[in-house]
Amino acid sequence: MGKALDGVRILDFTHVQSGPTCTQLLAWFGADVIKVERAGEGDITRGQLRDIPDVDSLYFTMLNHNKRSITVDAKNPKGKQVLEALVKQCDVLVENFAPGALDRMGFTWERIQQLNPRMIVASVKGFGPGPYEDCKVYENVAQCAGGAASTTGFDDGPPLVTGAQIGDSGTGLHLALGIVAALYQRNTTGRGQRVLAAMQDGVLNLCRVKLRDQQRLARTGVMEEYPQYPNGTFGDAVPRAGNASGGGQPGWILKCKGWETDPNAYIYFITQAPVWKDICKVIGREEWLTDPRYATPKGRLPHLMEIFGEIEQWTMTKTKFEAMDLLNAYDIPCGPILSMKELAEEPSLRKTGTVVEVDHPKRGKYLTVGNPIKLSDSPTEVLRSPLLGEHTDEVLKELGYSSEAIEALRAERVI
Ligand code: CAO
Repeated sequence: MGKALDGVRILDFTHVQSGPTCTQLLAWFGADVIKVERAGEGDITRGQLRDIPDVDSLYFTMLNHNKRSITVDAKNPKGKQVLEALVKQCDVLVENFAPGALDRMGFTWERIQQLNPRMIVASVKGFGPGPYEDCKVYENVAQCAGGAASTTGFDDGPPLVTGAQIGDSGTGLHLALGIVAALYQRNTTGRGQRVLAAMQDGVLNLCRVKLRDQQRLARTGVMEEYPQYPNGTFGDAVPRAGNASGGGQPGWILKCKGWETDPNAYIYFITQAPVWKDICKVIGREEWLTDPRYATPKGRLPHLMEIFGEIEQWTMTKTKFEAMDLLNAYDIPCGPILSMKELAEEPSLRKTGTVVEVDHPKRGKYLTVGNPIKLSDSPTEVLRSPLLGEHTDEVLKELGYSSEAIEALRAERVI
């Protein structure tokens, strides 16, 4: 069966996590992704967080599946010739260098347009135009500058970053959507365009509901769904909400059986209004149904912590999986806190291809997260990441270089 992006060629100048997340997705949808790296070193993540000496790290392998790797010195005039030939043949150039680095290589937007007016140039940067546009940015900087850290954690603690890589992988996802949209628009305009996904913007987009709350707070001075209500105080900015959903359906993380020794023996419990009757029944507090302090969603808001405390007395008598089964029988929304170990071992995720075992010639078998986006007519087959420069000769031959010319470039350390 064909793939959604069959025939699309990507010149991939990405490194570390944000850009590679984007080009890996495009590769999974069928694009031919040619990753350009520096000879000898390659993407810095190949050598970072290594668990096996001299073998590409999991950091690299898990972000670069289904790509081809070529090594080219982009600052050497002959290397530039190779890259110019690729610019002419590819549809999209993706990069996440520090601001200005692509220009310094000689690949300005103007130059790229001269070479190929249909070329889409897609970039991840830390910030969009403004005071910080020249800054280098990593994941946690974006989480802090995009509003996530100020709204994560508990009221009496410092700002917190989250384990979900919303700055890097989140922005890579945003960029991939921008690229696909630009490819679609090119069908009618015949022209390429620039696509920019700034990490601060991407994180803020994912924190959209917190900007909603900022405006609610400014208008009313209080947010009844937040744990600060009714006994705490609100300042002039959205506070950290602990484990509250902050949305229309109050929720909290509750202990389950075994919590004393298992750090993940917890469940997220949502007191969704339509199933309130069932919640009272399941936990054995049917008297709440007629008590005006508990009977209505509005009435419950000032007592949420007390209510969750009571529900926790019930969840502590069940494992998180027992609680999940019992609650789901009544459509009560809840979710076990699953560890990475549990997710790695979960058979249903293996079955859907969300967790995949991949074989690598140097490291052997390892687990990765497959394509989380499933297209019924474009199935994803996860292929191992390329070794450094594994496809240099192959790609140069496709560009018309002879074996002798390739050897000469190698002797001059251009590739
Ligand atoms: N041949 C020759 N030179 C190459 C090359 C190649 N094939 N590939 C890269 N280089 C050069 C670049 O041209 C650049 O040189 P100059 O600084 O002289 O112009 C140099 O390598 C370093 O690039 P860099 O500044 O992007 O890399 P860094 O490690 O110093 O910074 C990072 C890394 C991530 C902080 C920076 O790239 C950045 O801010 N990127 C944008 C935001 C981003 O994506 N952050 C997410 C990072 S985690 O996913």
